[in-house]
Formats: sequence, structure tokens, C-alpha cells
Amino acid sequence: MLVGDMKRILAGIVCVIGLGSSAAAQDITQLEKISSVASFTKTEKAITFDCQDHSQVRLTVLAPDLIRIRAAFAKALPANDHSWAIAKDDWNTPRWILSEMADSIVVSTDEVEIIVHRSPLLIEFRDARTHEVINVDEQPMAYDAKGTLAGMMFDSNAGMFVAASKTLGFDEHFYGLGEKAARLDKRRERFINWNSDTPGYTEGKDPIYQTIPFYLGLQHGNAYGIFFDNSYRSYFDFGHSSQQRAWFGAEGGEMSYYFFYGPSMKKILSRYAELTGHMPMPPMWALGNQQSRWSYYPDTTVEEVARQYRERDLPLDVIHLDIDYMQAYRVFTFDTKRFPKPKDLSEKLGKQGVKIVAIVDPGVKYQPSVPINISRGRSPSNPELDPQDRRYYVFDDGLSHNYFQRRKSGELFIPKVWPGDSVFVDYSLPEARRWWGDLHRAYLDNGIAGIWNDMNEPSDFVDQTGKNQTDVVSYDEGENSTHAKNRNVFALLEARATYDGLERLQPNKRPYVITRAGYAGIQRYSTMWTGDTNSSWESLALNIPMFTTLGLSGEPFVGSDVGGFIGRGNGELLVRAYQISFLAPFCRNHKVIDGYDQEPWRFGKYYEDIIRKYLKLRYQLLPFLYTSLEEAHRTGVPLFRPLVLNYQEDPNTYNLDDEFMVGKDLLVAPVQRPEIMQRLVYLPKGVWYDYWTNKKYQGGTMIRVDAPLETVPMFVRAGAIIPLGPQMNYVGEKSFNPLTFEIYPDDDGSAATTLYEDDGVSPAYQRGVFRRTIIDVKRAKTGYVVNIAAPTGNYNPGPREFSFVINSSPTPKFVRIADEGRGRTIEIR
Ligand code: MIG
Repeated sequence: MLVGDMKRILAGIVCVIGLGSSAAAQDITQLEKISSVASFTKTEKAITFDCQDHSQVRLTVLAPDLIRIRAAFAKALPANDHSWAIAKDDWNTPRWILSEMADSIVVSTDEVEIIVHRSPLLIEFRDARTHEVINVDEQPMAYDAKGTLAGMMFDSNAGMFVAASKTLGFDEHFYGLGEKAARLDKRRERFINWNSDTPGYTEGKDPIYQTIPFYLGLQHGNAYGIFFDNSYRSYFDFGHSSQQRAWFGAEGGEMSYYFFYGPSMKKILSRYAELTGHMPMPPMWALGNQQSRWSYYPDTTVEEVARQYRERDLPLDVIHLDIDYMQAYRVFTFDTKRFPKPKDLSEKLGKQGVKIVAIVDPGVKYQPSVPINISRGRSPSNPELDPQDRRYYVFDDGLSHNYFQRRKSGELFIPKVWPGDSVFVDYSLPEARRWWGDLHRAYLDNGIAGIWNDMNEPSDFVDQTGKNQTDVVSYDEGENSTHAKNRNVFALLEARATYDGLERLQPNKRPYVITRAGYAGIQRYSTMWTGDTNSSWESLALNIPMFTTLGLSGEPFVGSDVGGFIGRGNGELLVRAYQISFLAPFCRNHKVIDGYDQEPWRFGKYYEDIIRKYLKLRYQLLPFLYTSLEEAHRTGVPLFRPLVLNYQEDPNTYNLDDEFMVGKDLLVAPVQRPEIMQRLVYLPKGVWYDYWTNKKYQGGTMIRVDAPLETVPMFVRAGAIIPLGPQMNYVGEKSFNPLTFEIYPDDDGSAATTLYEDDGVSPAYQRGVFRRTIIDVKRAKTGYVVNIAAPTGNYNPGPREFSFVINSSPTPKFVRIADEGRGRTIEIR
């Protein structure tokens, strides 16, 4: 035996022993369990159970399919009940009934039946109609009574732990949990939530930037959801440590969770959006193509990027300014040499249809003023354009108002980020949020169109785990709580300050914010991107599971650095990346400071030409994408979907994450490995059309298709109508005229769609200024009858032409009509 082998075996043994001893400690069965029910009281909305050990459990009926469970261990439930995630707490209590049995108390709504077993106290959720068990406690809710176990379990000094454990179904599948570098189906995996700056993460890295403690369970086609609303470091284990249980817990705070019953996943997502807030409509140009680099400077380089895009006939809506636009990383300033006249720059770009998004980090440079009299120079109302090396207005203002985070001792907390020594704002203070929001005037005055919030885990170069921040206090509604509770909501509150500020400063424009970190509810304020990926095939293969998972976690507006952030890519990788991202809500090519250039033309004309084809198609598909985005806004059902969301009854979709759908009509099966020119594609039951050839397929099986670099396999569901606009190079360059409706009849000859339109920029859509048009096609004896219903809503897009293309016949037939906004029927022969 070689010495090397020996060492490995020894290491193996040591490792087994290590696991063995901690496996016992890691077992959540060791936590103290809540004791049995002694008595209960009922109010109009809730039942409160008093337990033998003086614990209290409250079950609140919010909706027929939404039940909240709250527990306090060995004490009464506190009156204080606040969460930054929750958007709605004024629920109209639906009808429900209570039945008292010898062993249990049963609460029934029209949809769900909750059986609370008295001893031991186990909660069981059943379908109220079929009485089928949906989800059941595997052990009573539990906590770390001695305050020692959690430390042993998780190598943390939390000294507190709360947990709930559910029986793991033999066929149960798990989805959600927000941003995880993991596959779609999370069965047999475990996760930690602790917002972390993790550049170059690969599959399995956990935690990464965001915390969305919400998941969906699916078994026998029935779905439920659980939102564990706890911002402390939390743990989710979907059958990883034991085949018996799926459990979740946190290092502090309350056991408070919301149980959603479907059985449809879409219904759960709608409720989740109602509870934690709907994504507002971003401006339509946010769907445009975006280009970024760490960093484009000076201003002439930014102009050159725009010029290249236009010269090469590549569509572009946005260029991003990364951290080097600032004066030595001072947020809310512009470098006086690199960007002396940012307003002129944004106007110049604006003429070409290009907008600027600027990065804003939470780290405010720590810069005590030089104690001499300095006049603020030429533009006192625009300090962002003045040198700030003697006095930095943001630091001065924030300090004088006491808006910066402090340690328990009262000292300022001074992390190190890009500006060096820095301070962070306590965004839990309402007046600090308002101040931060108002500071964005510095950007809007200079024509900046959107804000990109980075580093908001918050990242701290001193220590990325949060240890340097343990004793940092946040106001937190008067609780003055510490980092353990506030870290995971820091970005949510920063994004809220930013969004609210933009909305106040420009009430006629929809805010556009992009964030890296977040907590549940982040969708109310911000879109997101998946941080520092690699330019590698492995990293690319995470796109689909991550985008779809985020969509299943309440965050529909997602995307990833196209081509990857770190490392050297190549033309093939970039093309394959665009073949996914051209249909992702956020489509932005971005690259690290020391990386090889990665704009669409950098690897040569062959690749550039293919990328152009997909970017042009994205813009043509804008009516379709925008309609799907509005659905996500209104219903919480994302546009970028895993197949399981549309085909929940089909087990073939349960762990399928190398294909995705946009809305319910478009299925895309990209290639995610090098030098692959063919692939297997699963098509769910029904008829499908190859998007490129119109070839028909019968679904319910795998098919093999060609996928040369020029072609991403794409299929349209029979029965769909895809609305397309004209080709354009930026949103608003042309009106959507003519609108072409590509019709894909099903076996009965029917197809339908609903087109959504609004002005694309203002919040007027919230007051009914939109137009929804239902278009319906039926086969008639000699052709097809197209029925355009009278549109609803008050938005008038002006006169334009509708074209209809029937894709079923070998030679497509067209008919053209002028849209006068009235309902009408036309016949195509
Ligand atoms: O410490 O602003 O994820 O997109 O280019 C790195 C510089 C800070 C991380 C972001 C990345 C951005 C970079 N930032």
C-alpha cells in the first residue's frame, strides 16, 4: 500500500469519527420539545394554545389556504410582532370552524384542515376536501432550552435555536429558498441562510448572497408552501441528515411560519406575493439589453461602448457604471476627471437610446472633516460634482444625524470596503432610509436612470462571515437588536430606501433597482442578479436552476452576468450564455476588472452574428416578454419558469432543470456544455412546434434535436399565440407597429393569447392605464376565424396594424388589419 493511500484512509477514518460524534450533536431531536396542549382560547382569527411548559402556540387563519403558526417556548407570545418581509397583515378572515376532539383540536377552512394533536403537540395539515395529509410535524416544535446545543450543532455561538420538523415524504420534492447555487429539486440537500459575499461561487457553495426562507413541497402532484419568517441565520434540511424529516430552524428569533396550501404551485406563489408583496412593474427598458464592465471609464470609453453597439447594429438599452465612476469610491459623487460632466454624458447616450445605471454600495467612506473652513465651491446644490477630499458631504450629513451603525459600546462601526474605512447606514431607521433615498438626487440630476446596489450582504473586507459585526446594533423598531437578527435584512432595507427615494424624487417614473443581497419581500423594491459567477460551463449550467428557483421564491426579475464574471470566457460560451439570457428578465453582460473583454463582438464576427440574432429576437419578443412580466407582477407567477410549474402533475418535470419555459407557451432547451451540437429535450404532453422550422412534435417524451451553435432548441406550445413587435435597437425606438401574432393552432385548430400593453415608463398602470386584449383563434370550415375582443383598460397605444401568421400550414398565411381598438372578428382563408 502506498503511503498516500494510507494517509487517505486515515483521513477517511478521522473524518468518519468526526462525523459520528457530531452527527449525534447535530440531531435536531435533541432539542427541547414544546410540551402538550393544556388549554386553548379562540378569537375571531386565531386559536392560542397554552402548553404545559408555559409555551404558547398560535394558529391564525389568514385565508382559506394560508395559515400562520407562531410559537413561543416556555413563555407567552410577545405582543411585538414585526417583520420587514410582510406586505399585508390586514386579512379578511375567511370562514373557518373549530372542532374539539379528545386527542386533538381541528380547524377547518374551505381548503385546508389543520389537526393539532394535543400530546405530543403535533400539527398536521390536510386537504379539507380529500382529507389527504399534506404536511405533518415529525416532532413537536423545539428549541435550545439550555442555550448550548446550537453552538455545538452549528459551530456558532448563537446560544438559541428554534426549529420545526416535518415528516419527509418518500416522493416529496422541494423547490425555492431563493438564491442557491444548487439544482432545482432540493430534495436530500441542506442549506444555510446568511447573506454572504461569495465571488466565484460554484454549485454547492452555501450560503451565497440572499436569504429567502420560503420553500415549496410537492408530493403526488399536490404542493404546499412554508415561509419561515425569521431573519436570523437559518437552516433548511430536506432529508439530508435523516430520511425521516425535512426540518428548518434558526439561531434565534421566533418560530413563526406561514403554511400555504395549493394544491397548485401557482396559487401558492400568488398568495406568497400577496403576503410579501408584488413586484412592481419596472420600466420596459429594463427588459432591454444591458452592458456592464468593472469598470468603464472615463466618459469617452462609455461613449465608445455605445458607439460600438450602434455601429454593429446590436441592440442596447443600458450601460452600467461600476465603482470607478466615483471619487475614490465615495458613493453619491462622480470622479471629477473621469466623469466631469455626467449629465452631458447621459444626454449624449440618451440621444442614442442608451441609459445609464450606476452602482451604489452601502459603504460610505469614513472621512472625518478636516477642521478648517472650506467653501463648498461652485455648485453647493450639486456636491456630487465637487471634490470631496476635504469634506465628504454624505459622511458629514449622516454623522451629524447619527444615521450610521454603531457597536454596542456606542462607537461607530467601521468596516473596510472599497473606500477603505467606511460606515454603514442603519437602514432600519425610517429617517435614515428617507435621507439615503433623497441622496439619489445626485444621480437623477445627472440623468442616471437606475441604481445597482452591490456589496449589501453587507460585505466587509475585515471579515466576510459577520464576526466583525456581531455587536453592531440596529434600531429595529426600537428593539435595538444586533447583527444576528439584522444581517439578512440589511439589503432589503437598503433597497427599500433606494426604491422609495427614486419614487419620491421622480414620481412619474418607475424606479429601477438591482440588488445582490436580499431577504423575502425584496421583490417589492428591487430586481436582482446572481452575483459573481465564473466564465465556465459549470457556472453557466447554474443559470436555469437558479433563475427558475428565484422565480419560485417570489423574485421574478432575475438574471446573471452574461458570459460569466470571473475568468476568461470564449465565443462559444458567450453564445450559449446569450441563448439562455436572451429570455431572462435581466439580460446584462458583465465582467470583472481584470478579466478578458467580453462584449458581444470580442471573440470575432462569427459569434457576434449569432449573438445579434438572439438580441434582435429578444426585442421582437418584447410584447410577449412584457405581457409575461406583467403577469408576474400581478399574480406572482414568474415568467422564467421551470417546467414543473406548468406541468405539476407530470413527474418527469420534477427535477428537470436543463430546460425552461417563458410563460406557458415557449419552451427552451439550451446547450450548456462545450462542443455539443445535439441534445435530448423533454416535451410535456401535448403538441409542440419547433420554433425555427414549425415542425410538429407529439409531447410526453424525450426527443433528440440538432442544436448547432446558431440554434437554441425552442418550442411553442400548440394552442399558443406569440405576439411580436418590429426589430429595434432599443426600447422605444419604434412603437409596436405592426404587431405580429404568430399563431400555433392545437389539434382542434384553436389558439389564444392575452396581450398586455401600457406606457412602459410611468406608474399610471397602477391606476388602470393599460390595455389588455384577448385574441382567440378557431378553425372554421375553410380557414381560421380570429376574434379580437374589445380591449380592457384605459391605455391607448394609438393606431397600428395587427398581422396574423398561421404556422400550421406549410406556407404561412397572413392577414392584416388595422387595429381601431374595438373588438372585431376577421376570417383568414
Ligand atoms: O468586491 O463593484 O458582484 O458585479 O463588478 C467586488 C465591483 C465588488 C462585486 C459585484 C460585481 C462588481 C464588483 N463588485
